Amino acid sequence: MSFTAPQRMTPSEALVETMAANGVTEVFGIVGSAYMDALDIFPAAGIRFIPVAHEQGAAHMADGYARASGRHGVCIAQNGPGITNFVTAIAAAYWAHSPVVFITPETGSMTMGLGGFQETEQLPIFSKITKYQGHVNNPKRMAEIAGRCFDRAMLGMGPAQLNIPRDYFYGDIQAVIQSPMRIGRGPGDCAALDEAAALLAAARFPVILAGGGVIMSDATSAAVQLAELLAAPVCNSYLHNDSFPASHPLWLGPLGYQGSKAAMKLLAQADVVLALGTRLGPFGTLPQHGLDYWPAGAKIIQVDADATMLGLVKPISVGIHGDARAAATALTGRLKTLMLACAANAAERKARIETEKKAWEKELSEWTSEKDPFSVEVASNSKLMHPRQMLRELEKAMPRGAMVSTDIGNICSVANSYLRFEQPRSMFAAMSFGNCGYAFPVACGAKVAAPDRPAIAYVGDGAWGISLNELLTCAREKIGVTVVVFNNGQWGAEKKNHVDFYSRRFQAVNLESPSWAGVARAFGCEGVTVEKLSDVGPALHASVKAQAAGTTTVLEMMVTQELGDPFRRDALSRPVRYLDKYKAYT
Ligand SMILES: Cc1ncc(C[n+]2csc(CCOP(=O)(O)OP(=O)(O)O)c2C)c(N)n1
Ligand SMILES: [Mg+2]
Repeated sequence: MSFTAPQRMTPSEALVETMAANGVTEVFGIVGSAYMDALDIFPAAGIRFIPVAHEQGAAHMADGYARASGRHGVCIAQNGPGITNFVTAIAAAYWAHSPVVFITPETGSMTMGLGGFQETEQLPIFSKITKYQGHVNNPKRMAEIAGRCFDRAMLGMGPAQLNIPRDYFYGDIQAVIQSPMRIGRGPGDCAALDEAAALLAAARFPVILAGGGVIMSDATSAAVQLAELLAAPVCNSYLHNDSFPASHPLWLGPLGYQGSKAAMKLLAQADVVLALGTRLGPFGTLPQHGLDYWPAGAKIIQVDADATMLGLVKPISVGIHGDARAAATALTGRLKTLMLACAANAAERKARIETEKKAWEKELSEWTSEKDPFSVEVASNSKLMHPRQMLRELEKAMPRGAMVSTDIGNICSVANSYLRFEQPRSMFAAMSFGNCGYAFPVACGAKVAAPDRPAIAYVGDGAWGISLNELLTCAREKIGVTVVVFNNGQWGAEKKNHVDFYSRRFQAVNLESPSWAGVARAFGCEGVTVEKLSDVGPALHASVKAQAAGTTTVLEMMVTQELGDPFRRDALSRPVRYLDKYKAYT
């Protein structure tokens, strides 16, 4: 770590210099008097301020930026309402392990507590959704505390808040600008690695579960080497379809909701599971397709950069607190010196992998529409596209190097089976926070971070209503992304619960919407209504081409109302009513 010599500057200058020292080149937000003194000098520091339509969009963009680049995503807003507008997006970034630094100017220190304008206590609001909260309690500490926020966001792999009473941007201080402190995590405890290697060496059917930690630590090639050495099949953890290259023969696809049956069936066979860089979140291993696939009798080795995640959700045999890449490399090194029991049946395992993958592909190809009575009914006389067929067309047309963000909804979830990637930092799903309205602004942020890669957001028509205001940002700032809006005229994922549990008493789930393609054009973007399967691929290609010119296109997919399996079968039950007036509602 190095420091500059103390220099005379203002706190605004200390903040902006600290941002520059951390490599910040873009900041998302909405202009506000609270931080105007710092904003004024952003251009001179080489920082582009990207004005958005809603502060939630700014924080989601910072999240997308961080997830695509592996660097900080930064956002800032006006004290009070601008900051409270961040909340949902910061919670989402927290569960996406995204190093977002969100700067929260606060009401002035001399009026705090008096109930003045735009006053609220800004630290408690975020206390459970941040890895670190820095409060500038004296303007002389601006550089120190700002620097710590940037360091802690990386160290904790999550959002850090920098809270600044608005009068503390001004003053005459001596400041030292620290260079960033990045702490390597290393492979973990030697004894635990020895134990893990011994378990893997003795395994008859080892399976690797590659999680978000593989992506964040850039461990893809280390994971490939380890998998090849063991001839172990590899599952992606839920919503991390980019944690292992889909073209690799050992790849099985994702576990979890709408995941790959091949992955589930082979995991069920495992006697040892290496959970590499995954917290084994509770939703990620829920039974699916009627398969309760978690191998209850298997020995589980879990590697996670956050020690508190080890053994939290699933019982484990060995916990390794370390970096996924370093741990995978260390395990490979150890295994090369050991006799591997799984070498004896490697050929058999490979054949099994091939057979199950082929079977799943065939099933997916033949699964052109949903077969439950409701879906059959609504789709029977419809000329609209079946969602699964439309998703398959998108998959076939997906450009090389694409980044795809996905929202929360029935079709976005079904898409999980059709999203395959070759490189990490390609899939940005709404993760465990599960907020509708995530995907579009996240794709915008990812595009700003990686302008040469195609950025595509999958969004349901309901969730689109929450997030479409950022079309303004795309048009104004020339951010070119593709938004695929699945127009099924319903809040489908919730409607599915009405179908399955509430005897089709539909309430507040049917949507009447304007032409979303027309709305996009009114915003100054492109809009295309897609009604035929044969138009899906060409429309996607044209929209990706338009991204190079900074043009955002909304592809409005006209699809039937059929609905795939529900997400929360585990969390709902048939209604029970005791009062006479509600007796009919069962
Ligand atoms: C911010 C937020 N509000 C409400 C929900 C509850 N919710 C989950 S899925 C869903 C329906 C999504 O509908 P749509 O975006 O049209 O996608 P579809 O299910 O029709 O494919 C809703 C309302 C949520 N997850 N997030
Ligand atoms: Mg919908």
